Amino acid sequence: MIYTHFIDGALTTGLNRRSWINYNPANNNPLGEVCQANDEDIEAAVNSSEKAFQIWKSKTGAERGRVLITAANILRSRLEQIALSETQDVGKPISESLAVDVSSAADALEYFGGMAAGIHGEFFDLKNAFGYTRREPLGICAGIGAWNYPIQIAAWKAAPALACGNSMIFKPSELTPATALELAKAFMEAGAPPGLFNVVQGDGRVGAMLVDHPGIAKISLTGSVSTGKKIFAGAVAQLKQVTLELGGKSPLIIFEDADIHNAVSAAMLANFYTQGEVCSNGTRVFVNRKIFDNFLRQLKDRTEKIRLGDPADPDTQMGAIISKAHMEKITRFIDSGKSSGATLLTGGFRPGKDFKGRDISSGNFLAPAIFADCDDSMEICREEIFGPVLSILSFDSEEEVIGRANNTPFGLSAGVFTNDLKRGHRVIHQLQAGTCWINNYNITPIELPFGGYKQSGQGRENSLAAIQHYTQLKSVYVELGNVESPY
Ligand code: TXE
Repeated sequence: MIYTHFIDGALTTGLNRRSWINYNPANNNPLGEVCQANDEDIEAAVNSSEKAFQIWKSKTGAERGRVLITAANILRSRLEQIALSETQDVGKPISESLAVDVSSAADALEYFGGMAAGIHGEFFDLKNAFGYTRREPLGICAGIGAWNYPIQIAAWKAAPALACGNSMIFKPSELTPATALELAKAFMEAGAPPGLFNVVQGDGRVGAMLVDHPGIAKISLTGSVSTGKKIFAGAVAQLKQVTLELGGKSPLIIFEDADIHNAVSAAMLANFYTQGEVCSNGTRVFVNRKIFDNFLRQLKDRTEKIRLGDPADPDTQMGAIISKAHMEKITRFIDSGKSSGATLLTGGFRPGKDFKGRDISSGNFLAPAIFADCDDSMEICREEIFGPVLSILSFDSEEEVIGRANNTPFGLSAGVFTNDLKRGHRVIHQLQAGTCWINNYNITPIELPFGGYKQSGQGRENSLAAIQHYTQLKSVYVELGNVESPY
């Protein structure tokens, strides 16, 4: 298998012969070769995108919307095939890829496809004149993806960008090259002009080429804070627009009156879904001292029952970590937690066999870990681990926990569990985070804006809010009288 680029409506290995091997996280067997784009490939992609942009921007919103909705139906019709490809690339359970990844991508295309005809400016009645505004496209937008939700991230960027009349060049993470190509094929079959959605494969150097290219008007990244800062600096040099969806170290606060079973479910969702490789995860779980022991007991019991194993098995609940390198990074954090005096209550080891007794020693599997006796200053409580590692902390008062929850440079998400809704809203309003939940966690309907405060990002994805980030506003004053002039 060769993971090629998709430029001007067709798969192409491009002009650069350089490539590397993509591995299946579940067994580290090679999946195929990934092409690395060079500047000639980028030039070809930009020229093709520019050509498509000229055609696409002259279409009506309704015409654009029809293509997006047709592409959504094509993705849904290939659900199983694309889900399996995502599972092989990411290592996540097939149950997740089937339930979330492909359908949330299709949801985004449907939502923005349905909205495209409604993207318009405003009218202003003025004295002897009137004014109007137009929401005009930016031009060629570049999307740069992370490896945890490849097709969802590609669609969360492509859908609003294309609905607004832009074209897009998308670079998936070098660790997950497969499913962005499926999205590109779906757009072509849905009637998009060749070049409307180009895919270029490669590592950070290819991403940097997109950031620096003068023909590209906007950059939208999903990735780490450190990459976000590099991209922001590069984009600012040309005053390009940027959307940054970056990392987090989010608090999940459980008050003493919370429904414990639901709160434990949410804490597990917020730390172990997709092997904990989710940016908005609630990895600092603050539990009121009055219910701490009972909560911890239930959490430990249920965590140890998670079915860890072969991601392609529909019964599996937790799969493999994306790469050996990332698994080693998570293991270093686990060692740091132990050496800093926290108690590793369960997990954090590499199992040799899975829940059905199959040998999984060749894959990147880590048993879900819970740390107790944690302190806010510990590295495991301050740094993003991006793995199945939950830190539980106790608290006494509302004021105390709000202060500790906000004591981080991150600000992506936050969650609160309480049956006192007044308190729920009061606390959430004081938490410095962009995407929040009361009595649930990590539910991201396309209708709601997604994005972070502080170092967790800039701009928003999803909802009407995304339109602002993929259009520029033109205002036009129309004189109905004469020009009044002192000359
Ligand atoms: O990120 P990286 P990863 C975050 C998550 C974690 C990280 C994991 O919190 O921190 O992403 O993803 C490209 N110029 N989110 O390891 O390394 C690189 O090739 C241009 C947040 O993939 O930052 C890849 O395609 N591009 C999120 C992409 O950037 C560069 C959801 C991300 O790589 C580059 C998911 C450079 N200098 C993960 N260096 C959210 N908030 O929505 C790398 N890249």
